[in-house]
Amino acid sequence: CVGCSAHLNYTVRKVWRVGSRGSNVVQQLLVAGMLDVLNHSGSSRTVRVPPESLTEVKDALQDAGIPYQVLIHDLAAHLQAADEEGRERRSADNSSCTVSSCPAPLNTHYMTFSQMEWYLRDVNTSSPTRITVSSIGKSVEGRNIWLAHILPSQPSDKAVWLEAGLHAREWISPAVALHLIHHMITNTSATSSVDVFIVPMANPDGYVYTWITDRLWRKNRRVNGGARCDGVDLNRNWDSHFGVGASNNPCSEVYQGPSAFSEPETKALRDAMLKLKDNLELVLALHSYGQDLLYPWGWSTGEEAPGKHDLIAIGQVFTQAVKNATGTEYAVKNAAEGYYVASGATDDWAMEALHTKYVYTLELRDQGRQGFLLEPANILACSEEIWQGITQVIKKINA
Ligand code: 0X9
Ligand code: ZN
Repeated sequence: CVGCSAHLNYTVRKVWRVGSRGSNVVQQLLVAGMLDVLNHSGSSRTVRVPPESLTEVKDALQDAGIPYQVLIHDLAAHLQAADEEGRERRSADNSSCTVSSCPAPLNTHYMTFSQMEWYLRDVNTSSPTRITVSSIGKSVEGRNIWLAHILPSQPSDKAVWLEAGLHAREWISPAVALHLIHHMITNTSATSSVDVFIVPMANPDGYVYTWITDRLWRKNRRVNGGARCDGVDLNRNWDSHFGVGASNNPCSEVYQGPSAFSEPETKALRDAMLKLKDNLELVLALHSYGQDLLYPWGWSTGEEAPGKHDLIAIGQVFTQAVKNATGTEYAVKNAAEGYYVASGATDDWAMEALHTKYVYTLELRDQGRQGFLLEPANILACSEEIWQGITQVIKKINA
C-alpha cells in the first residue's frame, strides 16, 4: 500500500479552512512553523495543523477574529481512504517498469524513485544518440540527482533547462518531466534545434519520504542540527534575496536553511546551470498545484522583472497552446503578486544570476480539488498539454 505508514503520521492532524481575511496571520504561522499551507490561490487558505500547535493556532485565529472551518478531522483516515481507492488501479500497470526493464514512463501510476532511475538507465542505453543521462551530484542522503540532456540534431548554442521534483509532495511534476523526456526522444523534430536539459527529480530524499512516511512532505531530508524538525525548503535556499518571505525556523515548511546553497541539492542544480549560463534561453521549474505560469520576481512586489512584457507575451503563447491541447486553463501571473512574496527560489536566482531571459515557475494541475493528491489519471493529459506548451514556446522564442 502506497504510503500506508505515511498515514499513521497524520493521526489527529487537522485540515482547516481559514477565512479570507486570515492570510496574513496564516503567513505568520507558516513562518513560525505552526502549520502547513496547502493552497495559495483563491481567497481562503487551507491549512494542515499538527497536534502540537493546535492550541496556539486556534488562539491566534481567535485573537485576530478570523473564522475557520474544519474540513478534515483526521487526516490519517482521510489519506487512508483515498489510498484504498487508488490501490487497484495503481498495481495494474506497475509490471511494465521493473528493475530488469523500464522502456517508458508509467501512465496510470506515479513512479517510485527507483522506477525513475530504471527508466533513465534504459533510455540512456537504448537511445544514445538522443539522450545522455548523468549525475550532477548527490542528495543529503546520498541519492543521485540525475540530469537528462536531450541532444539536438545539429550542434546548437541554445539551451533550455527544466527542473522538476524540488518539492517532494508535488508528484505530478516529476511525472510530467519524465513524459517530456520521452516525448523528446521519440519525437525528434520538435526540439531538434536546442539542447534540452531536464532534472526530473531534484529532491529524491524528500520524494522517497513521501512514499514511505509522509505523503505531504515538502522539504528535503536534512537533519537540522540541534533542532527538533528536519528539512530545508529547497525553493527558499537559492542565493537570491535569501531570507525574504521565508523562515529561519527549521520547523517551518518554508525553512530557508542556515545559509544560501547550504543544501547539496541546490548546489548541484546551481553548478550545472552555471555551466550553461551563456546558452540558457528558458528556465522552467515544474511545481504543483494551481495551473499558473509564474514569472519573476517572487521576492518583491515592488520591482519589475527585466523583460516583463516579453515574459507575459511568451507566457500567453504557453497557456494558449495548453488550452488548444486539452482545454485546460492556465493563467500567467507574477509570482509575488499572484501568490506571495518568497525569495530564494530557482526562478529569481536564474533571472538574477544567470540573466536568463525567459524564467518561470509552472504550477501544474489541478486548481485544488485534489491538490497534491492529484489522481494519476491526470499524468498523460497533463504531460501532453505541457509538451504542447513547451514546444510552442521554444518555437516562438527561436523564430
Ligand atoms: O512557494 C513556492 O516555492 C512555489 N509554490 S509551491 O506551491 N509549488 O511551493 C512558488 C514559487 C514562485 N516563485 C517565487 N516566489 N520566487
Ligand atoms: Zn512547489
